[in-house]
Amino acid sequence: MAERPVVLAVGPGDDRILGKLAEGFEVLHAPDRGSMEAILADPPDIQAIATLWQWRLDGAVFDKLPGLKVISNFGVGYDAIDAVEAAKRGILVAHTPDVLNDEVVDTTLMLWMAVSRELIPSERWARSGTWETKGAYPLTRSIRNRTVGIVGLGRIGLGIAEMAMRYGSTILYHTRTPKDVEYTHCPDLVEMAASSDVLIVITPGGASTRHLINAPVLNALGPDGILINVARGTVVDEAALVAALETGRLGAAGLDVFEDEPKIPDALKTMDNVVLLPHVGSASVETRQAMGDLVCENLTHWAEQGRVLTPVPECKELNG
Ligand code: A2R
Repeated sequence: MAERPVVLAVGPGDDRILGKLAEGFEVLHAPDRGSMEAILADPPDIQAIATLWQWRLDGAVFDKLPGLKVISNFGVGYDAIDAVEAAKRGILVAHTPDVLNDEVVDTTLMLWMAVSRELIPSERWARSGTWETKGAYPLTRSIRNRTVGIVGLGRIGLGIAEMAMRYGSTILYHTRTPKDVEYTHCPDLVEMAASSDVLIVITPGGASTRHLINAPVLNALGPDGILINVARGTVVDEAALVAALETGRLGAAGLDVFEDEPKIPDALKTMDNVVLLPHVGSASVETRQAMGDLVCENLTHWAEQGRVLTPVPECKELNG
């Protein structure tokens, strides 16, 4: 019988995924950076990597793993992986698109609603007894009938637009290329921000989107504007965001992602007009299971047919 390929599972994976991987592979588990480095110092012949959380996988890692043929990433965003370099070396990279769309759409709406209807401070008002001493909580702003600027109109962005339409939104969007949709494409991001009540960021991370949301964009969004970031922390210039919120040039923000996770700037933690989440956009039991299943299915498909089911765009050609 042929030897089973060795998969390096990097990150704190759950027993369910590790068990599934073990059905077809010899599994080496590196739950943290230390154990990963120990394995890379003297690696066996590893053919596959399953990333169970975001790890930097680039040429330096590929150099140590000459037998590496495939990386199956847990998540649709793969900015931690140098996919161009991987493709150059004949290493296939797969990710988990689509199965998390609905969950991230829900998280986006939840954040927007929480910010606009001031869920956290009003809940505190109720819990602390302020209602009894000071009376009714001040009125908040509805999310209905707003102009919504979506930065990135891909699988998830389209889902957000669809949901926002149910709230009577007018949809504007900014992408590098116009899409075949009924919404209005805005090539100028500052102009779009100036016309939007809420700006929702849902692009990939990486060099091409780094600090796309900068001071001019935040200023254009303005004192009544809301920024929602469910993409990657790097897409927003966090220092500019803090400054805009501190000076009242920006109204409010809902953030699921940060530039230096898990660190969040202290200034943001003290602001009542900001809702902070610990990168939980897709983090329901059901969706994380679906993502884990796709991580395993991509590897199984590769082991059986030499191809993955959901390659990243950089590897589509390589995947045949
Ligand atoms: O620019 P286009 O035409 O390639 O449209 C894509 C847009 N996008 C950008 N928009 C403006 N400036 C850029 N530099 C830029 N780069 C990409 O983002 C497209 O409309 C959208 C990405 O859509 P998908 O590839 O379908 O990604 P999906 O599944 O919606 O997920 C988006 C991101 C993930 O990469 C994670 O970072 C996060 O959501 O969970």
